Amino acid sequence: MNEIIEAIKKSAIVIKELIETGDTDKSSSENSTGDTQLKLDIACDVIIEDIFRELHCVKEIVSEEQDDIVKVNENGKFLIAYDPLDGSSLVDVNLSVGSIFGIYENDFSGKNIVASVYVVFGPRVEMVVSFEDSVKMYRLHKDKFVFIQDLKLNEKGKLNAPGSTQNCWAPHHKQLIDDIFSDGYRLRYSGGMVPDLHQILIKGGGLFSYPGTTDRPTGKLRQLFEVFPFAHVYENAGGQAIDGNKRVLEVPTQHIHDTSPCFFGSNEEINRVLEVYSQNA
Ligand code: FBP
Repeated sequence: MNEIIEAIKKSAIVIKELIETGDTDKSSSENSTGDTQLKLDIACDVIIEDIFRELHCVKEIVSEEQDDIVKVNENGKFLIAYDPLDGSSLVDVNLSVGSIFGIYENDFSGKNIVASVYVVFGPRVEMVVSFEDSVKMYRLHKDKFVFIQDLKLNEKGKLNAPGSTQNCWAPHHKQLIDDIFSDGYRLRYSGGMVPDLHQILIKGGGLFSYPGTTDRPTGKLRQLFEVFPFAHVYENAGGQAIDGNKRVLEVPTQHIHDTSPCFFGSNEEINRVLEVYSQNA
């Protein structure tokens, strides 16, 4: 696992440079779900793939920016699904973005995720590693990642990050979000999953939601590259991650680019979602 974490550190230092100086224009190609890829998406994808191809412990990799699984080393132990630069469209408006890594064993499924790592590219570059029973944060100082702190969620938070198209929300979801704001929660939503979930984690709690909607019944966020890695982090930090009714890590994956409704947060907020959604199932 250390080999993989060292490789991610290496990729982050190169990607930081690319974000600061790279071309943020659209490329002429689309990813498997029809999103026009930015040149930055493709460049970051190449950086990460090249670095992982060097690792003997890696069996297979799959990128959000690619259609298929890439076989690396048949004797490898780990399978890695990654989003090279999540929220990349925010770079040219100078908002924080991030890379997300889910590390699996045996197959790409929620039940087989064994670790996850994400990197936030913001005013500072920070990396969070969720492995075994700890969630640790590191910060880039010059070219070294220095340990900063262990991350733990409180039972209850103050922040609310409601994603997806509001005029396509189910009435019970709209009521839930309105009630949470009526209870004094602060709105914190940048449109970048990595900085939004990082903020709730650092601040000790709250709720991030990207539900199923009339325009996207299975949500937008991808299970293997985005949802399961953050579910591993939030559960390991003492919070929860659900699809509205159950642990999102129990959601079966039929296709590598499957999406899932998702809710991440501290226990009080997630139990509130479970109550509302069970009454409207
Ligand atoms: P990409 O994987 O295409 O970058 O989309 C993911 C994302 O940008 C998340 O970072 C963010 O939480 C969400 O989409 C924002 O979606 P919306 O604009 O619908 O709220």
